[in-house]
Amino acid sequence: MNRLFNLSQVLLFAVLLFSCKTPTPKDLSKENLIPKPASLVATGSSFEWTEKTNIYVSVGQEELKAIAKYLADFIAPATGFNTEVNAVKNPNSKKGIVLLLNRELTALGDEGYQLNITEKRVVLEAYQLAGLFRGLQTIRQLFPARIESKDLQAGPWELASGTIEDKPEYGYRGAMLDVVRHFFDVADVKRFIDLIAAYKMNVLHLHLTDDQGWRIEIKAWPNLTKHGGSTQVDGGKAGFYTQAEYSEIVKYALERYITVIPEIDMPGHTNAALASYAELNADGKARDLYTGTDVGFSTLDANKEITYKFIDDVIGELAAITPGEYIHIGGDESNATKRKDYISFVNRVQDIVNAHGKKMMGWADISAANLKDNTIAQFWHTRTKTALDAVKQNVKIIMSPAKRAYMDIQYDSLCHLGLHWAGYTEVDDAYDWTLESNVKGISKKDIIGIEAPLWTETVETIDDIEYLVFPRLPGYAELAWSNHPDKSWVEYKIRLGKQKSRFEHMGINYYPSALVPWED
Ligand code: TNX
Repeated sequence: MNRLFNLSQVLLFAVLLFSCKTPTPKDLSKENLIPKPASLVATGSSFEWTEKTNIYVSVGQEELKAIAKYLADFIAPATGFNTEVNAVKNPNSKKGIVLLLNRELTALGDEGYQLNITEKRVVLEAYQLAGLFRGLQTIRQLFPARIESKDLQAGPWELASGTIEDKPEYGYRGAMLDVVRHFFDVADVKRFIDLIAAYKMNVLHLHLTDDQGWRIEIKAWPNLTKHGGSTQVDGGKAGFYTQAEYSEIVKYALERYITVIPEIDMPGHTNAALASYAELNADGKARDLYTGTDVGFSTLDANKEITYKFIDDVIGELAAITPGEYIHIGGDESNATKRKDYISFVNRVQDIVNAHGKKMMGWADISAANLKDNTIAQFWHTRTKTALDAVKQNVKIIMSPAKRAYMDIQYDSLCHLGLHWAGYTEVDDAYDWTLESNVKGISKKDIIGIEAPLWTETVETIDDIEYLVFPRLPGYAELAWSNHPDKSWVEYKIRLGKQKSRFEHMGINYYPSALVPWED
């Protein structure tokens, strides 16, 4: 019996069918992007990413290969695709994904990008590498949510067509993790970095020292970590990062275009150091290790020379493993330090930080001292005078108002994690404010951005971290990235609700706030 078609005819037919497949109409303007892009035009069609899709960069722009590889690796688990990255002479003539650095696009700044999606190709262009990386996060959110899964998922993998031009309103968009009150290992910190990177944040502030522990190896003062790093809140076994581990965190962050800002909190919040070295105490007696959660009882001695030798060593070693411009010196809640001592102390520490080639950042309490105009003050509590005094000295402000931006503040009175000294911060309170109108007398020109801190007195695991951080963090990212005039909670909560299956595929333990219309 004759077969109607032989095998090669069947295959040819299948190939033709595949290549002639009409793209699914898709509306880019209906996609749920957080942060919302500056401008977007939908063209009603789509690009399908298949196992044949390659990523192209230009010959001569091989440095883009790492970013291309990040994208290829990101989509691999869910799609099963082994996407190739190729450098070619004329990538714009290729079908597929094209990444380009375009030195003419200066108006996009360091982090802006342009995305043009047609049926044939996805072209992502930026002025700088960081812009390409931020643009990838947009592509990521244009995929179906199951792209986030670590397990193989069914396609198709379509991206709505159109153009997006986008750049951040504020250059500083950060989150802080307190690794002192409870210690988190390198893997947890990397997970935290991945989560903030997904929403285009660019700073990770690590709170490395406090009364309850010292978490960064200082070779000249080894007892800081040996003794001072040995415990945490409630006395659990804690730990610290060796300088090599710390550098691994910094590198992992940099690969995501995130700067790590290390904080050594002083002169208060220093009990762990005071317990590790007797000579740092005014009375020459070492303190006991502390595992409680009170604040404001410890201080370095501002009048002893050894204090400044100690700080010079610590800042020197830290500066050597800090590629970023800033070192944070804390300066908050130094209730056990006399005001005149506090002022001379901060002035001297500022000089030490500068002498090691870094700029100083501190909680806005530092505005009591004589600040240089390249110092940055982080506003956190309701005493607005601290921020106003900083601005008077031409110092720029980072907005971290506890009532709005503290991720350790409980959502409501039933929340099983977190604190409520600043009230409760439901997801709408966290979003429904602006950086510019938060402190009377401080306007946009004085503000460089936002930071959302997570203090960890009550936070013990990465699941706990995620529960307090999500879903508030995407809102903070949007507050500083987006500047659309119609910004409102009513509009935002719909987009947030649609992140539900994305959070779930990302394995995020989020708080399912009743205020958000969650949608599968
Ligand atoms: C205040 S914010 C602190 C921290 C606490 C936090 C708890 C700031 C600069 N100091 O020491 O952990 O409140 O929310």
